[in-house]
Amino acid sequence: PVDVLTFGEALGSFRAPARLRMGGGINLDVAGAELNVAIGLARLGHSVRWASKVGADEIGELTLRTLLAERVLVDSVVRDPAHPSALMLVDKPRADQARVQYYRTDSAASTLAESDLVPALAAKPRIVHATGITAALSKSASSATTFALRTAVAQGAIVSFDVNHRSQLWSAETAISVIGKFIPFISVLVASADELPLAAGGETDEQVAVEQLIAGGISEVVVKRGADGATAYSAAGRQDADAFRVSVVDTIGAGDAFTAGYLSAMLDGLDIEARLQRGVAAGACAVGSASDWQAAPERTELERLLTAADDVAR
Ligand code: ADP
Ligand code: KDG
Repeated sequence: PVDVLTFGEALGSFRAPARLRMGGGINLDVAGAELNVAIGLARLGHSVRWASKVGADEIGELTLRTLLAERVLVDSVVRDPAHPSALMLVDKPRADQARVQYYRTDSAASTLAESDLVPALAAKPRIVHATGITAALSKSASSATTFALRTAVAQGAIVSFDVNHRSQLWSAETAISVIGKFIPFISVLVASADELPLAAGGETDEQVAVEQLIAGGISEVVVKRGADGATAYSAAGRQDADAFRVSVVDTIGAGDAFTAGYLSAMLDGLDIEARLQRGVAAGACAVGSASDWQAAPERTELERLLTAADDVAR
């Protein structure tokens, strides 16, 4: 049995070092929040399956090749000859500002439907991880998400869900209403502090939102706070973890690395404090690289960071 199933859209990511309009060199990578989590977990030694649809095109092949190299199971991914893989452009108007432009309308993954997730769910994953991005792609991807969460709960799996709000894909109002319907299925809810209201009917007071979510059946509400670390609320109350002090190259993907670390410690049977620790450690690794996932730590690297070994490996 596989430890984790996640599903969502992969994007070919084209990254320019400054303003894109200046032309010049572009770096090609693959991205996608769920794919980032899948790689993060695989690097830490867990068995992970990523389910999706990709275009029957070069970006689709790059996605599959990357995931195979990272030991993520892709046996249920469908190649769609009728719809392209999604793309995104990332550029940097300022050194510390990233700007994202999507080309994902009518993409292969936007046609994801319930039936595409049936084989992957049949393998009975211990954890099913989804994000708000998939629900925002299209009506069918949204129903596929509902189906996956409902099936996961019926099979006794733990559902983890990251709000991951993308305002270019849907409005806050729609996100609130759709995510509200997912809440009864979710055990571990992950959100940035500014996204938490979207999971709590628009409630902006963190304490009130958390009480509401826990009363709604969620066992762990995990709040990501960037350089300020992260917090987990549960029956045990509030626990905080500081972020590591590291140099930042790019923060995109840090949240996914954090989630992979958190879920990894959960799979290992560790307590909430250790889950947070592994999350902030993996997040710290991710911000050191421009890629969303390339700096995701392996176990030995994670232990090195957690035990504060010296900066030079000799
Ligand atoms: P998201 O990318 O989803 O917005 P965050 O920016 O909160 O998520 O990042 C997730 C985690 O990654 C944080 O909780 C923190 O542990 C780590 N992280 C993010 N930014 C930094 C930073 N500047 N320095 C150190 N760790 C960071
Ligand atoms: O969390 C990182 C993602 O934002 C990135 O990989 C691309 O999936 C993506 C999105 O929708 O922004």
